[in-house]
Order: sequence, then C-alpha cells, then structure tokens
Amino acid sequence: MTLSSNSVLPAVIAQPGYARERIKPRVVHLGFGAFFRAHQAVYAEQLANEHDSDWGYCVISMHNGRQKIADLQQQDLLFTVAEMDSDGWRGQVIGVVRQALHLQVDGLEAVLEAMAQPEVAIISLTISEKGYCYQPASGQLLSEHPEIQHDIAHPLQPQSAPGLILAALRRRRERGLPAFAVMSCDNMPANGQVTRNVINQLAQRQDAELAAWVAQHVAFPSTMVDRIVPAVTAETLQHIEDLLGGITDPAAVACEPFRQWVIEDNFPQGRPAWEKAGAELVSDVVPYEEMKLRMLNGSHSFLAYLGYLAGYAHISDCMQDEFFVKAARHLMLAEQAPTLQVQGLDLAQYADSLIARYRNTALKHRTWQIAMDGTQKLPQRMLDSIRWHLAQGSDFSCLALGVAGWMRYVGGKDELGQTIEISDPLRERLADLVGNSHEGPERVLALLQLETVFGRDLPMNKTFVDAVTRAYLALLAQGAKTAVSELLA
Ligand code: CS2
Repeated sequence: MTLSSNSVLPAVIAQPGYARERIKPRVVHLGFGAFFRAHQAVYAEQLANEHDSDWGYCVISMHNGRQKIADLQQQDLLFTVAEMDSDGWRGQVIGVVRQALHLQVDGLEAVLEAMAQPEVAIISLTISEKGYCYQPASGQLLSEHPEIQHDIAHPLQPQSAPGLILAALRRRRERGLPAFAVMSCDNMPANGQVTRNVINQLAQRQDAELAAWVAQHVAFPSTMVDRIVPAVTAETLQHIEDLLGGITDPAAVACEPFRQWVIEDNFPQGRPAWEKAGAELVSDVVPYEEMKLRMLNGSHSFLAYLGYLAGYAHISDCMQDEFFVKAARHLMLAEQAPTLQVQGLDLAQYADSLIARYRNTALKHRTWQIAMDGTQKLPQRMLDSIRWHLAQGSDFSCLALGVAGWMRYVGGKDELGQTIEISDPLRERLADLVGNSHEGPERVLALLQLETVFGRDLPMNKTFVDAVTRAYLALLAQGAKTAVSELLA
C-alpha cells in the first residue's frame, strides 16, 4: 500500500498534527527536488505543527520530476522525510504541500494561475545553479541561452524559470495584485542578487514597463541553505518502507539530521515565522553564504573530484583516508577561511562539524553526485577564493589541486581508463575542448578557455595557470590518492 491520509503508520513516525485544510499555498515553490522536501518543507511543517502557521505550498516542477509530482498527487500530497545517522533512521510525514503541478503535464495556464493567486506572497526556488540561465563567472543573465532566447521572443510562453516568474508577475500586475518576493534557495553567492539580475535583465529585453514595475515591487531576498540530502536510491526507499511499517512512499527522501537556513529578512508581502523553526533571519546573508559555499561546498567539490578519481564512491569513503581528511581540513581552514568576511564565528569548530557530518556513513552521498555541474559550481566554490589568494600572494595549492581534479574528471576517463559519465550543462563544449587538446598542459589551457567559468582574468594569470598545471601534472603522474597525500607533506 502507498502512503495516503488514511495510512496507519507506526507510532514513532511523526505525522501532521494540524488540520491540513487550514494550510494555504501561500508559497509557490519551483523545483520539487529532494532538497526542497528535506529542507524548506520541514521548516514549514514544524511551524504548522507547533505554531499554528497556515503557510503551505504549491509545488511546481518545470522539466524534470514528472513522476515525482504524479506520485505526490497519488498520495494526498504527503511525503516522508527520514533523518539518518549511525543511531538509525527517524521518519516524519510532511503535510504542508497543498497543490502540486507539472508544467508539461498540467500546462502553463494552470501553473501561471497558481502563481497569480492573491494569497501567494513568495516564490521560492531550488532549481540548481543551471536553472538561473546565468554566467557563473559574472552573475549576469546568459542571453545566448536557448531558453532565454526563446523567452525574449515569446514572453507569454516561457520555457526558463526566470521567464516563468516574469510571466506570472506580468499577470499579477495586469490584475492589480501585489508582486511576490522571489527567494532563491540554491548554492550561489548572493543568490538573491543573481536572481534579481536574471529576472530584471530578461524583463528589460521583453518589456520596459514590466521591467520598471518589477524593479520597483519585487524583493529578492538571499538565503544560505544547508542540509546534506543524497539522491534517493531504491535502497533509500526500501529503508523508508520498512520504517513506515510496509507502506511505500516513492516521494520520500532521506537526509542528515543537521539543517541550517539563514534568510535575508526582506519580504514586503509577508513571510512565515521561520525563526520559530530555527532559521536565522538577518539583514545580510552574504557572509554566511560565502562561508558555507567555500568551506562546505568547496571541500565537497574537492573531495568529489579527487575522491572519485581515487576510487572513493562516497564522501564517507573519502573520510576513511586520513590524507583526504587532512586535505579537506587544510582546504577549509588554511585556504578558504582566510578569504571570508563572516565575523564572530569559530571557523575551526565549523570545519570540525563539517568533517563530522561528512563521516556519516548512513548518508552514502556519492562523489559522482557532487561532481555534477562543475562548470556551474567552481567559480563560487574555488575560483573566488583563488582570486583572493592571487591578490594576497598567498598559497592555494589545495584549491589548485581541486581545479586540476575537476579538469582530470571532465577529461572523461578515470585512472583505470574507464569512462566517466559527465553530467554538466556544458558537457558538449567540455567534450570538444577535451577532444581537441593533448593530455597534459595543453588540456589545462584548453579548459581555461571557458570564460563563463574562469572569466578573462584567471587564464591570463601566470601564477594561477602554473599552479593548476603543476597540480594537473601531479595527478597524471601519481594519481589522485598519492597527489592528495603528498599535498601537505
Ligand atoms: C553538494 C551540495 O551536490 C553538491 O554540490 O555540495 O548539494 C551540498 O550537499 C549541500 O549544499 C549541503 O547543504
């Protein structure tokens, strides 16, 4: 039997303790992925359970995730979140989703209508970096992106997320309704600013009056989000079925116990009292975002590329190698921490807590998963810090090895000569650059031509090019495992 509002569940499973009819879809969320389910939805659930909140969700997926939306609709919009660590798994059923739509199944009209409801105050986003159609190196709209080109020509038939949000804003403006706030929950620095850039810049290309209205009325709060949520596998679902006493839930997700959310308090049309569920509401999120992106995500990407090459399938496998632990800690504290603006936080303690989270063997967080979309991730996770070191004249050998690890990874063959399945929006361009360059320093120079990743400055900086080339040659000569162990020797 599949989960439904009539399911009789084991007593240890927490369930909605409020009348679900009371909950309204005041937030429309784009991107019904694992991260949304395990993070934002859990905060709203706690507020509904403990603080009488009526803030619920309409969730929308645009391109992927058809089956997930169908599953959710089949099971009264309920799904399970399980927290897992060495003490076991703890499950909770989430009830704050009140409507679920898929753009390609339910159609654009239904989606825009949901976004144009008067009660909607917030559009929140987990669409991953590539969903913003921006240039990671500059934070500006990628106007040559095919979906953006399409949305400039056909504003009323949007294909991109920025285009969809603008079409909904257009409808609200025409109806004399207030705007909504647009809240990015993706791992980009100043993610509110990036969102503002792409939406404002697309609006200017579509309609000057709409652009002026958006500039005046739409708030783009930035957020820092944190919870490790590995991709759901058949094994995860089986485990959750056991936890639910034999009830299946294909929309379930499992994650680590830790969660954090820092939000810029800028919601002109109102917001849930997230602080009552443990979120931090602040006036400037950027220092927190930078800290998390560079220390957590930066070390994650380092471990993902080098760990994958060294034959480690999961982050927790990397943590069994003392040299990888040392390198990750060095990366965090010696090469990322000095670049940060955040004040009054104990970064050594933060680094220790990250290592402890990475050691969680229940997570099975694949290095391959984190290695995805490197062209969208490297700038904020590694390259910004490298620029800082170049300006200071300080050492960045660990970061250089991370960049070289990415280059070796996108070369497409692992150290045993097996094919690596590269998942990246620039996959074809990467394959061209790799295919048309010789292995060695020439490969490094070829990949550095990716201006949306490296900008114009880094490829021209001799110190940078030399450091990455040296690290790359070390990877070729010694392999990732030895290169990491010799890094700090
Ligand atoms: C990871 C993140 O896949 C990745 O790139 O680094 O998803 C990471 O697990 C989360 O940001 C943790 O909050």
